Amino acid sequence: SVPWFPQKINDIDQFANRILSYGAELDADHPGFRDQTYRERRKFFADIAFNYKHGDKIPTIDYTPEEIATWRTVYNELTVLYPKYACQEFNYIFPLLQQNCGFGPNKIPQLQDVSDFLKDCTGYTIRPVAGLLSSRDFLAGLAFRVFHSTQYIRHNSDPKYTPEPDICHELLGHVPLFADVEFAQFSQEIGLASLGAPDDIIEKLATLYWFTIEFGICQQDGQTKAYGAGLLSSFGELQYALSDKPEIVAFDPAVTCVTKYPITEYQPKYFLAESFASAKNKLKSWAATINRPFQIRYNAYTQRVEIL
Ligand code: H2B
Ligand code: FE
Repeated sequence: SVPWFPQKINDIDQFANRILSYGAELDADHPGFRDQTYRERRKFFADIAFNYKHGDKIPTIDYTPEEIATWRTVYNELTVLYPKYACQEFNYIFPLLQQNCGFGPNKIPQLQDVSDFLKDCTGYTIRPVAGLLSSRDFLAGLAFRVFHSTQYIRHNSDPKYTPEPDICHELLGHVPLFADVEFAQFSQEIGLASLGAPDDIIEKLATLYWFTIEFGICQQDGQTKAYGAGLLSSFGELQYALSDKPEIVAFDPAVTCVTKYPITEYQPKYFLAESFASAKNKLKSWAATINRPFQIRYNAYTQRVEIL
C-alpha cells in the first residue's frame, strides 16, 4: 500500500508536530546542554514552530546581543570565502539578500522577510520547524516548494560548531540557492519523487539530497565551486571540499543514491554536477525509473499535487 503523503500545501500542518527529536531537548554532548538560559531559548523557538500553521506569518524574533554576536562571527568568516568558493548563482543572489532581506553582519535576518523574498523569486516559502523531521516528511515539503527551517542559533561557546542545523546553516547555506530558478526546480523534483514512495526509495532520495543540496559541488568555467548548504555554511569544509584532498566523482543519480556517507566528519567524496539544469534532467530521468503505481504533477495554481 502507498504511504500517506500531503496532497495540498496545508496538509504539511499534519506533520509539523511529528518530529523525531524535539529542538528543545539537547543531548548531553550538545554545547548548550548545561546552559539553562539557552535551553529555555530553544524551548521558545520549538514552541513557535510547533504552533505554526500554513499561512501564518512567522513571528519576528528579537534576537539577543549574544545571538547576534554569534551570527556576526559566522557571517564574517564565511562571506570572505564566497567570492572564491561559492558557485556563480550563489554569488549573484547573495547581494540581493543583503539589499532585500536584511542580510549583513549586524542583524539576524527574519524568516518571514526571507520567505517573502524567496516566494517572489521561485515560489519557495519557509516554514519554521521544531526539530528534526523524518526524511519522508522533510522531502515532502520540497514537493510544495516549502523549506523547513530552524530559527534558533547555535550555542555561543563555539560559533564554528553546531551538531544540528541552525539559522546560520539555513540562511547562509540553503536560502540563497532556493532563490535560483533551476536549483528550485531541482529541489522540487526530489520532493515530488518522494511522495508516496516506499522506504527504500526515500532513503535513496535522502542520499541524493545529501550529495547535492547539502554537499554538492559543480563545474563552472573550468573550476570547481560549491553549491551544497553544508559546505557554504562551514568555514573548514568549504575549503577542504575544493582542495585536492577529497575524491570527486561525476554526479550520476543511480550511483550517487547508493553511496554511503559519514555525517560527523568531512565527506571523503563529493559529486560534481555540470550545472543545475543538467543535474535536474538526470534526476528526472532517474526518478522516472522509480516503480510507482501513479504519476504526480504539481499544480502551482492550487498548490496541490495531481495524481495521474
Ligand atoms: N529535518 C529538519 N528539521 N531539517 C533538516 O534539514 C532535515 C530534517 N534534513 N530531516 C533531512 C531530514 C535530510 O537529512 C534528509 C532529507 O534526510
Ligand atoms: Fe541542511
